[in-house]
Amino acid sequence: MKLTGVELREIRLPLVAPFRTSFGTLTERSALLLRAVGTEAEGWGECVAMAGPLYSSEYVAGCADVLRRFLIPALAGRDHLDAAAVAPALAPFLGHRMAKAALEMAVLDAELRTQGVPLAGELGAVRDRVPCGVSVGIMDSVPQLLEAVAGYLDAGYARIKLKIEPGWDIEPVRAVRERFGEDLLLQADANTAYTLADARHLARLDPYGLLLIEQPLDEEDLLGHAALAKAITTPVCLDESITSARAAAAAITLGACSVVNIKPGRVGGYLEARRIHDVCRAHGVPVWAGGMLETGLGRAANVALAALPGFTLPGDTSASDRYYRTDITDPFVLEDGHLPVPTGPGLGVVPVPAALEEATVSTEWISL
Ligand code: OSB
Ligand code: MG
Repeated sequence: MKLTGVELREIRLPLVAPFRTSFGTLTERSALLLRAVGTEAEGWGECVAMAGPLYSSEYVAGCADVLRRFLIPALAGRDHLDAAAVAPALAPFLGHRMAKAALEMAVLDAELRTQGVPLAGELGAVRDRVPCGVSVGIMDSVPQLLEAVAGYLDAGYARIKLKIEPGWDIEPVRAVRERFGEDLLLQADANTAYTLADARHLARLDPYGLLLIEQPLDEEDLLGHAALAKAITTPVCLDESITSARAAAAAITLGACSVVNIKPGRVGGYLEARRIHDVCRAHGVPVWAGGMLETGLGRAANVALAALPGFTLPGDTSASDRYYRTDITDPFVLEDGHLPVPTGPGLGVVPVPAALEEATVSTEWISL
């Protein structure tokens, strides 16, 4: 395939409810979408960076800048571009994994649509539906949290993840465990809100039988996570720290984690995400699909990835209505706690034109 250009589109979608984490409160999702136009087909990419550099150093406007200035032009002048060639072509530019992932995703979608191959099949999926968890934000009170969790369980979610931070950790976990019982699959995500000095405090979560605690310490603190993992019985899972397959191998070897959250955007794309899956599987480390409040485009791809054999825990691949009243694609609807893996070529979904227009803030065409 030859690429003729890429459209960058900034969108904004209101969230159905504010989503509070240890790094801030979100009331809408700003995101960057890419449409890669090739000679045979076009493909969609979704950049998972958020409006501000709070979860990671990348942010929407910064991604748009590096894409237009460096990454998209680096794909010019190739008569035969395939998705596997994208990461090597972008490798001279350091960092910016979320921007790179979005560009690779768009090229991969275009390529697979040309070939008539679904992304799930290309990645090596072994399931046609995936069990889904839900990430529950920090709330103003425990009763409010219990009501929210009850609603998600009624909807059929197979696993609950509680966002935690200092001052909102032991109490909410204890309350949810006591109210919903020991069979509930329950985990917590700190988004780096603690330090190793909090080890004894975090050990107070041990009695509640959590599946895992996600990213308690700083992104760069692998040794701290290894020390923490020895001080608590709750399994340590890494999110922010896992930026590549190499980082995953190092974290596992150091004993910094025994579970891995895989987010393709954070690691530079779906192809690197599959390599992380492979590394973890070879080490017997379970993985699950993280989420970044994606639209239906990113959700379609995440669900495809979550259908690989090493994804043995439910992911943050929630239904569209957990996030948005109107998604830009046909909504993903929970069925018996699962989402169906798309079966059409590429992502298997496309934006609904009117919904896409409604969400669009700006567009820009970059010709190659
Ligand atoms: O840490 O997993 C995270 C959302 C935005 C940024 C980071 C995270 C999250 C979530 C929600 O926990 C995941 C989702 O439902 O998409
Ligand atoms: Mg996380």
